[in-house]
Amino acid sequence: MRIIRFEKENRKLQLAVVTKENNIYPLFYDDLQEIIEKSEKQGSTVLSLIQEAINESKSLDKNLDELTLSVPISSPEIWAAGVTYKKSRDARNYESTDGRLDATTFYDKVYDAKRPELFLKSTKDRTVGPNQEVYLRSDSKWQIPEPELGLVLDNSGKIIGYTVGNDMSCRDIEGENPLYLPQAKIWKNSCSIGPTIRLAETVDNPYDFQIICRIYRGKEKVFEDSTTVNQLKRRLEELSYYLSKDNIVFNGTVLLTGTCVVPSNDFSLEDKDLIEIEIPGIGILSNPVKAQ
Ligand code: DO4
Ligand code: MG
Repeated sequence: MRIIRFEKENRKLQLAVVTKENNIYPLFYDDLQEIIEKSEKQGSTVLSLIQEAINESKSLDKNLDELTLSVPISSPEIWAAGVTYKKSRDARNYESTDGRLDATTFYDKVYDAKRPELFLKSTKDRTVGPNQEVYLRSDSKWQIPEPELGLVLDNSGKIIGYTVGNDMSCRDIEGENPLYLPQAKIWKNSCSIGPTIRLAETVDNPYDFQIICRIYRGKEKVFEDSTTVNQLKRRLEELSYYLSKDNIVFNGTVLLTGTCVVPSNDFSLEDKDLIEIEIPGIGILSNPVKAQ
């Protein structure tokens, strides 16, 4: 079961659930956070509340591709984990040593350490949803999408759902100095999530999720690669545990879990490219790229 938000004729957003059979039921809740809060108060599960709400709803006479989908959740904060896959560790070593392929740096240390790397990636106003533009930074010449599995958390750090995320990154700024990380990661429209949130209670094994990334330039596909979450060095709960420790976590916080798909070292995104990130079972997050 997947949660979406779509634009109604009056341009207001409608929360809805997409069933396994692809039937779409509008829900009377405003957003997923409201359902999470109610489930906490009542001691019931999010899935049971949604099932109850479906019984009071009527399915739409439309397919998912006929709807204008919006970002599925307005997360107050989006956090991200880094260097959680070998491929990311090697890419970070490369960019921080002027392109040495065999370099060892502090990134090896964080890959092996007990404590994961976690950083604040985005806020609600900097985050876009399906089909909206992601922006390039005007002072970077080496920019890539980072296709990542996103965890949707409640305020105790429990995983409520899974979404697709794009942690847009500037490899030159990140490689120049690790203290520049916030600038390499955070700017206007530098984060995208969606198109749906798959409820965790309906997923057997999240480590089986496949992540596929395709980049188009005009009609040409200039990049495609894929991975599976079972390549992740850490457990997903380990990441949410460290994020929640002695912290405030808002209901609906998204935690991106790191990238394992990295375009070749000579690749940089360009104005008008189209990025597609697909996680089968969740959906395809598609975003055009725009230079600022
Ligand atoms: O250490 C920098 C961030 C790395 C990152 O975003 C990732 O591994 O996905
Ligand atoms: Mg990342």
